[in-house]
Amino acid sequence: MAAIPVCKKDSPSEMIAEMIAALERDGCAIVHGVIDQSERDAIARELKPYLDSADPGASLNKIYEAEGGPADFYPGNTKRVTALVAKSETFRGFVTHPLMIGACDALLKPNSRTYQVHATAALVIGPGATEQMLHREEDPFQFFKLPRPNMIIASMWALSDFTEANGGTHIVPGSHRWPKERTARPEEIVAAAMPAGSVLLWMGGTFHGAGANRSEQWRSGVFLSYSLGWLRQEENQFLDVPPNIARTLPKQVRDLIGYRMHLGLGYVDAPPKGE
Ligand SMILES: O=C(O)CCC(=O)C(=O)O
Repeated sequence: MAAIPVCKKDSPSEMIAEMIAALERDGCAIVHGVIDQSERDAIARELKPYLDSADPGASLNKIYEAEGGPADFYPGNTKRVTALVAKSETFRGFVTHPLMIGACDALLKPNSRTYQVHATAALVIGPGATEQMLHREEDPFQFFKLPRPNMIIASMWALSDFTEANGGTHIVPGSHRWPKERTARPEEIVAAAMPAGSVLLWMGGTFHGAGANRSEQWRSGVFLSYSLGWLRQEENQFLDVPPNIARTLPKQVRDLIGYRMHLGLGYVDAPPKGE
């Protein structure tokens, strides 16, 4: 039966090694206990004004389609807030978290001198939301024929409990190695069930999508992905985190959102100077 591996090793280095092995083998992994209650409270407080004003209705799909995304991508009662590096100080700590740096160093670094934040979003799914279509983070790069080098690592940080009933992210373990035409059978799709504070990671080639929310509660998570330094970022960090904000950020965060060059790509006349 298909399952998402849960990493259980106690020491941080052994646990990161276990997670990397699971990502390579199964294209997905869950790690429990990554963010504590105070960090979850802090990010919820920082994002509250944006989530309070986000429209969970059809307008989200219109915005997404206008951005070049597929039609009806968010199937009802879903709030999406992006530009999280600019909007949440707590989220900046997620960007440089040793778990993510460990995964990116092992799985992206062999294919690029640098890696970068690819996209960020709070994704909050309400009662009645239906199942999202399965998709792959690598879909925009489909002109690059299979097999490809690892290009993207994605993650979902659980701010509330994730369950099969409340819209826990659907994952198809092993699908990162499938040929282009292979689709998922129902029994191959697994809902990520994990307590608040956990992180689900998956590879750019892994099929996934939000589950349907058949519960009475909202499911709350933040999405964070990384890509090779020579790819176009999914979220335009230079517009979402403009130079006046970027220069106030720690250098590691500023570098990771793309304010640095990859072998001469991305030069500018006047780079933002910061700490
Ligand atoms: O909300 C989720 O669990 C996954 C969402 C997702 O994959 C997306 O919006 O692209």
